Amino acid sequence: KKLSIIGVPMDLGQNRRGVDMGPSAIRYAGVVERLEQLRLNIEDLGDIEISRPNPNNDQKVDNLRNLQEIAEGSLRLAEKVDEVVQQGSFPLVLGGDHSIAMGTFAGISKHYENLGVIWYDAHGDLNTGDSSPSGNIHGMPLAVSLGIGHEKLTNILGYTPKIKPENIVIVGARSLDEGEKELIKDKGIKVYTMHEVDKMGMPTVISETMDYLKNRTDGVHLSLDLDGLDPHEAPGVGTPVIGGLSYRESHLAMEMLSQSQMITSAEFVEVNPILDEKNKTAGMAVGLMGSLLGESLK
Ligand code: DIR
Ligand code: MN
Ligand code: MN
Ligand code: MN
Repeated sequence: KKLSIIGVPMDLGQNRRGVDMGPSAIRYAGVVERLEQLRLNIEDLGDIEISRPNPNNDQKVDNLRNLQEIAEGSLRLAEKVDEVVQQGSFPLVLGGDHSIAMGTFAGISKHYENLGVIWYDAHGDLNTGDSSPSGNIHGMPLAVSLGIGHEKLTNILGYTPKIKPENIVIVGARSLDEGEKELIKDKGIKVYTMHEVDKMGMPTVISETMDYLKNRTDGVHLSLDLDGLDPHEAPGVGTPVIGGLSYRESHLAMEMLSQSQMITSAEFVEVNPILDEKNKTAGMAVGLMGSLLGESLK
């Protein structure tokens, strides 16, 4: 099986510098070497080019910070991902902030009738320019993929929407803005907040998620924001929220998803080595990728 790694040094979707070094940090933590153990045919396609905003411009359009640069970078990512999927290779995208999910979705979803997504995150990323408290586009990619948001973002690769609300499962949520809660209700999006994870346990959450997605989707993308994990364990993220998922339950979730053979693409985002401790968050990302892609002790 072939797997293609694509780095996206994007930090324009939020306020903390350093997340653009995420792909380097994850490579430094040994992602290629780790996955090569799994008898996968790995190619590292390097990084997508991300332009810097003009410092003399006020870049906020409709409460969307760095809209133009993010739209351009997303298109370049989408074209690369599209190519990879066309070749029958598994795209593994390394962020970069979560705004890159818009480009990843655009490249993948055209190859599926009913792409599913598991959104593993402390946040819903369901804001629009109107509902966003921050104007940060990394808080918007899931809404954009539903076709809700600025046309420059919803229309990447010339089609919209990328995903249907009933094909989404959010896992690990514990910080949702008012507009996001409304959208979740309106669209009937399936969400396992930390409350459900704590009550039911991760095995049940993942089994239910797989059952839910199995019959309605023809591919499932895993979009894993490292801030879904608890910041005591994974401190290298820009918007930490206490009370998160442990490495152990995340590891188990990845193993269960691996065994299901349902996952057809993945991205790991928001690793910020400047905020990290000895690159441990990138190390965790690599551990989770290993499990997702088939590591096992038996
Ligand atoms: C917040 C934070 N909901 C926002 N979002 C983050 O700015 O829209 N997403 N950090 O991962
Ligand atoms: Mn996110
Ligand atoms: Mn998040
Ligand atoms: Mn593992």
